[in-house]
Amino acid sequence: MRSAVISSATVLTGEQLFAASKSLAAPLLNEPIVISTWDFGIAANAAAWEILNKGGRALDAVEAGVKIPEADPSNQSVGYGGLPDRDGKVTLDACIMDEHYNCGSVMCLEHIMHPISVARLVMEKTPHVILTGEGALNFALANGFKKQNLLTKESEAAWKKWLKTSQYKPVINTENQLYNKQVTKKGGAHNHDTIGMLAMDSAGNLSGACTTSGMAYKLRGRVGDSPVIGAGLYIDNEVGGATATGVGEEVIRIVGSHLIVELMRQGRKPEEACKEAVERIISRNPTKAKEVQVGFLALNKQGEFGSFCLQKGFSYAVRNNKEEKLYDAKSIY
Ligand code: SD4
Repeated sequence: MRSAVISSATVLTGEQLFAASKSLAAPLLNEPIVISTWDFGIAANAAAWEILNKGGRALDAVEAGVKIPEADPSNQSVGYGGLPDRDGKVTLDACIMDEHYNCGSVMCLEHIMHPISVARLVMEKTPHVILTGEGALNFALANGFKKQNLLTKESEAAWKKWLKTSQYKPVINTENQLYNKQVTKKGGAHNHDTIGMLAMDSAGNLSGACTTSGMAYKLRGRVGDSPVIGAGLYIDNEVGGATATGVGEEVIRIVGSHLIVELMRQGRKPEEACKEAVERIISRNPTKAKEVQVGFLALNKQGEFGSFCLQKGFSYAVRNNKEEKLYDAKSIY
């Protein structure tokens, strides 16, 4: 009997066995999923899902997904309609990373509606990873992007009001407050924000994108974590991906997204890894950690996802074959 099992296994070795094991693993490994930060992640995920659901590539899905909030003037924390810097200029940060460790980034880019697509072009058409400011703008224009005014009347009015006090003080969870204020006419004060998105496609490949107008009323030239590979976003196709939102300076200090991916490589589940990164921020500066928001989001190669943040109020959106849902992240405070 034993030898019969062995001999039938022997017959199945090689390509057949590989094919059989692949098809057995397929339903688990290759279930597409997309997750993204904040309430506006729901609409962004829907655009990404259209691609994933048809068997498309995760890279195409995350680019299409984050273009939704980039072009949405009701979102005052990303792209068009984003709140400006203290000089009244809308400056955008974005990065993208695929399953082959290719990555591209633009920092402090002005006048372009879709910085994520410029970041993708940097990745695909240049020998570089990062382009900044005027160079990034010239590169975009040379590649057919149109120069546009991104400062909406609403964001200009908010900036003029802010000028009266000119006090730079990031507001916790303003991303949802600003968005919901536009959408539901409720909500609160100004500040920052970002969409970070992670996806796995039906081939089991991971990609991610992160795009933002950064912290409102920042110093001219300031760049946050969002376009910094390893800080605002990191993808390792063997392990998983992570992305961040909140006060970028705190994320950069611990290279948050890369840290989370490495913790997952060591066996942590996505939520555990995100929690450990949040705790790292607290251990570095417990006083400051009480006053700012940072939220992390992670997805592993098995399609498991998780999140953790400093302050209550960070939400994230999930879309897969089973659900289209907004979750509240667990928090320390
Ligand atoms: C930044 N991390 O520029 C971005 C802002 C953000 O939620 O994510 N806000 O620092």
